[in-house]
Amino acid sequence: MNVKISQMTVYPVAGRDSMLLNLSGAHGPFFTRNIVLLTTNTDQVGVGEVPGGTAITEILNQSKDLVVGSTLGEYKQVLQKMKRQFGYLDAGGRGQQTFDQRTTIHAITGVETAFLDLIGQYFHVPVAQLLGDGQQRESVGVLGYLFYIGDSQKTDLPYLTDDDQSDDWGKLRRQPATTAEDIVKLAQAAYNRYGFKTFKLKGGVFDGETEVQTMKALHQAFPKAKLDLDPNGGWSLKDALHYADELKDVLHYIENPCGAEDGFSGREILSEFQQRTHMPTATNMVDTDWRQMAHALELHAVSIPLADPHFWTMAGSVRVAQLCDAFGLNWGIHSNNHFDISLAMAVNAAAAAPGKIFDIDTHWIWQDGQYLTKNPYEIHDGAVAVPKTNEGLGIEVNLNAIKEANRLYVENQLGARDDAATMQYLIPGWQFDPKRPAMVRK
Ligand code: GKR
Ligand code: MG
Repeated sequence: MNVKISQMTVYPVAGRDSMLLNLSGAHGPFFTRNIVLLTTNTDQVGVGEVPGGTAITEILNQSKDLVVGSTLGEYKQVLQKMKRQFGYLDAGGRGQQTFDQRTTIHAITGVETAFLDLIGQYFHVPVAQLLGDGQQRESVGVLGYLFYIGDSQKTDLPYLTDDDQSDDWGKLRRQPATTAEDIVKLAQAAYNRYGFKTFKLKGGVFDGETEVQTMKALHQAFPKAKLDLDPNGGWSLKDALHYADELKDVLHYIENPCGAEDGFSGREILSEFQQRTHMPTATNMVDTDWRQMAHALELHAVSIPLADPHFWTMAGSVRVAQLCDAFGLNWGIHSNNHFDISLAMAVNAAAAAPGKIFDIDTHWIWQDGQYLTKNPYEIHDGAVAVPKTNEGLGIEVNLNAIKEANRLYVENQLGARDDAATMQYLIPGWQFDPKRPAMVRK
């Protein structure tokens, strides 16, 4: 029987978040995603998750005619058609904030993933075996992604405060954390629950020197852990060189320490930074498509490309991994707030990435407990297992949970992320400035 897509359903959904601080401001009480469900004429269901926002929802809805009626084997042709029809929407590139998105590439990833999930189920293999040269590992290292946290009591927004009292992590993740001591406590609580071997701190919040001291405190508390600090390009090159010197015995790698300035592109500035410091440098900001990647490689601007499947596609993300393996670079994955479907996507991409990869980013620890599937992947000892016995993504969607998350989205009239609006509760009139940490305002 020729297996065909008989139905495509798109659910814009929302989940709950903490008041996480970053260069763009503060996370609101909700984060949003788009969920794609493909159902076949044999009643199999494939699923994909991509960032939220109506622009992506609309492209997905407008793609239904291209998807429904196609066979599983035709999925690459379907993705090509989506690119041909909607690709022009991505022509302007992306803005300065990390969550400024292209749109079509995300919609394509949502459909691609749901197809891969179905094809994996059909052939009884995990998605990782369908990507690149096939599955390379059964366990993927993930990092503990730490954030400073704002005081949500200073807002009238519906942040959760006591959704998980089961351990210190569950409690602390909803409370303010603004000092080095608070961050070390968060790290300890996350370590106790998840066993991380790598920690990343989202910087670009306080002045660089304060964040340097936080990293030193983390290093003292976890001398064996690999550490990364990511101010999202918020420092000048001059400051970045100074902080890198202070952190040379503390960091395993650094992420977007600086970005475009004085008429030079972010890739040029990162290249100067790497040449002068020899510090391994990751980025999710200046090599986000092949054209940028070509320039980044030519300039030696990056040593750890963070190839998030959500904006590279699943196949594209693994293609970047193959390139990294061949060129002697280290590969990793960038993340944003996400549900358990995206966790499965990232882990399958990483399981197919050849060579020595870095522990991948995931925001999952901030969302753990909010499941859209009946059998979410789990983090143990700083890693997630992707058994070779998995079929497709190896997760079963919970349609009731998806509909509930859709209700949350609709009732709260949500759309794309806006961290500036939330930040204005902490600093009235606050505006985004790509060169100034969020809490540093006159
Ligand atoms: O969740 O606030 C956040 C992060 O800052 C996110 O938006 C970034 O895209 O995690 C990301 C990063 O590594 O830059
Ligand atoms: Mg980053």
